Amino acid sequence: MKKNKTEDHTTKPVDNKKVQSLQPHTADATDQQMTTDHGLLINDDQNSLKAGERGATLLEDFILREKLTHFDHERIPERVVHARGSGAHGVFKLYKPLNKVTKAGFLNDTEVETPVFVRFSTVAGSKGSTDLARDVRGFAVKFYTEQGNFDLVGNNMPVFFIQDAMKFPDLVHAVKPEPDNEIPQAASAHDTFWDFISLMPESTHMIMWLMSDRAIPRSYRMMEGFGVHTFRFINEKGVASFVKFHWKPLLGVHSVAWDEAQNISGKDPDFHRRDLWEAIESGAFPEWELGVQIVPEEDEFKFGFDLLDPTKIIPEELVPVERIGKMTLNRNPDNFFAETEQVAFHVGNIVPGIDFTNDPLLQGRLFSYTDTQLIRLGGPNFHEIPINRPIVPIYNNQRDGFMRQQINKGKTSYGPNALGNNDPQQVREADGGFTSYQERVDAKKIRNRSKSFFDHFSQARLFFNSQSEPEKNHIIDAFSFELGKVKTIAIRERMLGILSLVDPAIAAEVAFQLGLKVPKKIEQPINRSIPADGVVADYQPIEVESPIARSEALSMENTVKDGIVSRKIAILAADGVDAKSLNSMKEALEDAGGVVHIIAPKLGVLLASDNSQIPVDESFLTAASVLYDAVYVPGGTNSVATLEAEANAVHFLNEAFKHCKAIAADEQALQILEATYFSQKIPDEFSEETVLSEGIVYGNKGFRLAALFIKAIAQHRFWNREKPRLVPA
Ligand code: HDD
Repeated sequence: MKKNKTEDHTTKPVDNKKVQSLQPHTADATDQQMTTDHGLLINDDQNSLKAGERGATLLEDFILREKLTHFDHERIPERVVHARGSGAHGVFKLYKPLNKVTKAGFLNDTEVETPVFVRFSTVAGSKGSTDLARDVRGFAVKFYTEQGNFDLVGNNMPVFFIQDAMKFPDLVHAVKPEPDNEIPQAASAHDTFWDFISLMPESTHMIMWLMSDRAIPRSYRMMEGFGVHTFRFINEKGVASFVKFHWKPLLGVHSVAWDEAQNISGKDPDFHRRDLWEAIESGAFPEWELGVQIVPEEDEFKFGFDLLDPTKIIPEELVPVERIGKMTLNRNPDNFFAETEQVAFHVGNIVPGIDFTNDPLLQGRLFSYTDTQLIRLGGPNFHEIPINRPIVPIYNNQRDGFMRQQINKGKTSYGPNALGNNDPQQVREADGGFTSYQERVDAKKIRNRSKSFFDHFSQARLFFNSQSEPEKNHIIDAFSFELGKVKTIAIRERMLGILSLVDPAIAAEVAFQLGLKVPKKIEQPINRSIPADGVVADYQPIEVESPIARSEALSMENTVKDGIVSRKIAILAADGVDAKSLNSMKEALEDAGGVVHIIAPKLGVLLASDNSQIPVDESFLTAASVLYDAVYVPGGTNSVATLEAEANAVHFLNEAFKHCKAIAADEQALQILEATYFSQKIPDEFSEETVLSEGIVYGNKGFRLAALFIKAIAQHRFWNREKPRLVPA
C-alpha cells in the first residue's frame, strides 16, 4: 500500500521566503491515493451507497455527503469591486538605499530580494467578465518585507474619480450593472454611470484617462501602475516627505484599439490573464521599475493643486520620477483560488518609514479593505490564509474566531500580564516598533471639502493637451461611443457641458457624433452638499492655470518601443508554403524574443514545397487577428493561392491592417495583400522610412525583410492608418 504524503514539492524554479512559506500548505496528488477530507482511503468515488442496485441512496453515505457538501460551499463572495483579476509571484530588488527619505528596511537594503505577490484586475465586471472591458485596471502589490507586509494597492491610472471615500459606494453603484435588469456587464457605457459622472465635475480628470487608450491595455505587462494618493516617507530622524509611487513597465505602455478590444472580448475573454500566464511560463518575466516622486514637507503648498487631492497628479516635469528598484514577476500561482482569489490587499498595511496622509479618499480606504475581507473571506483570521501571511512570525493577543489556524500556547492572551512575562512584548521605535507620524492637527470637526480641491478641469485639460493626435481621436471616439450608449439625452447634454469646460473642441466633436449641440448654459448638478457657512459648494469648480501646458509622460506615444519580446506574431500558411521563406522569418522573430504561431486552414501539419513538414499551431477557426500583434505571409505559390481563396485569411489581414498592426509578406505573397481592402495603401517600395510610418514590409530580401518587420512590430501600432476608415472588417 502506498503511503499518503502530507508534504509536497513544487516544480516551479523560484525560491524565496514567501514561496517557502507557502510550501507546507501545497499538495500534489501525483502518485497519491484518494482519501476523504479526514484521511480515510476511498475505495469507490464513482457510485453512491444505495439500498440495492436500483435502490434509494442511503443517508449513511458519508463519502457522498462530504463530497456534495464541500462542493455546495465552494464559492465565496467575489470582490465588491475588482472581482476579475489575475495574480503572479515575483520579487522586488532595490537599486540604491533611500535612507535620506525613508527608514523602510526593504527600501534601504540593495542585497535583499523582497518577495511580492501582484494582482491585476478590472474594476466593474464580475469574476467571469472579459479582460478587455474599457475600465481602470487594478495594480495591487503585496511586498512581504522583513518588517511585515506592505501593500501598494494602486491602479493603472494616477488619479481617481472622487475626492472623498464617502462617494465610493455611489460611484460603484453607478458603474455596476443597473440594478433593475443587471445590464450591462463590465461596461461603463450606460445611463447610471454617466448620470453620476455628469453630476460630479471632480471626476473629469479621471474620465479623460478612462476614455483614453489606457483603459484598454494590450497587456497587464504593458501598463503603468500608480499608488494614486500622496503617501509619506519618514526617515530615521523622523523627518517626513511626501511621496507618490509609480510603476514603469520595461516593455513600455501599450494599448489595443477599441474595435479590437471588443472583438478580443468575444474571441478570448481571458486575453490578459492568458498573456500574463504564458509570458511567465515562457520565462519572459514581466518587469517594472518602481518610481517615486518625492516632495519635501516644506514644499507642500508650492503647487497650484492640493497634494491631498486624489484627482491630481504631480506632473513629472515639476517633480521627476526617480526609479528606485525593479519588480520581476517570475512565478505563476499554483492555485488560482488559494492564491489569487484569497489574497487580501489592504492599503493600510504599511511598514515603519511609510505612513498615510490626510487624503480623504485614502482615509476611507483604511477602513474599507479589512471590512470587505471579513465578509469575503469569512472572518477575522484571513491573515492566516497562506498567501496573506507575512514572512515574519506573528505574536499578539488576538485570539480565536472562525477557522483559527495558529495554536497559541500559554495562559495569557492579554497585556499587561505578569503571568506570562508580559509577552509578547511591545517594541521600542528605535528597535523597529511602528509609531505613527506625529502630524500636528488643530482643527474643528466639519463635514466639508477644502477649497483647494475645487479645480476640476485644469489637469483634465493638461492630460488631453499632452496626447498625440491619434490618442486625442481615440478619446473623442470613446466619449462618442459611451455617451452614444446612454439613452437619456439630458445626460449626454450634461456631459457635453462638462467637456466644454475642459476644451470646447472636444465637446464640439463629441456633440457632432451624438447629433447634439453643446449646451450654452451648464446645468447645475443637483443634490450636492449644502454650504452651511457660505463656503462655496463643491459643484462650483474654480479655474486654476496649470503651470505646464503639456506633459510628455502622459502620452503613450512617447513610451519605450525598442523590441518585440513576447509579442505574438501570426504566420499565415497553407500546403506548398516555401519552407525557407517561413522558417527564416520564424527564426528571426523568435531570436528577437517574439512568439510565433503558424496559422493554416486546418490543424495538423503543412507539407512545404520542399516536402518538409511544418506543424500548425492554430487554424483559422481557432485563431483571430485580434489575438496577434503582427502578421506575416511567407512565399510558396500554392500556399498563397490557397490563402487568397480562403476568406478568413484575407479577413485576418484586413483586420490586422484596420487595427494598425505591422504586416509583412514575401514577394510571392504580394498577391494576397492585393486581395485586401488596403491594397491601395501598400507602398510601391518599402524603405526603413515607409516601414516606420506605414508598417507594411514585403519582398524577398531575407534578413532585411525580417529586420525591418521586427522594427515595425516594435512600433506597436500605426495609428495614422485609422482615418479615413478603409476597412469594413
Ligand atoms: Fe479600492 C479593491 C485600488 C479606492 C474599497 N481597490 C481594490 C483593488 C484595487 C484597488 C487594485 C483590488 C485589490 C485586489 O486585487 O484584491 N481602490 C483602489 C485605488 C483607489 C481605490 C487605486 C483610489 C485611489 N477602494 C477605493 C475606495 C474604497 C475602496 C475609496 C472604499 C472606501 N477597494 C475597496 C474594497 C476592495 C477594493 C471594497 C474590494 C475587494 C477588496 O477591497 O479587497 O474594499
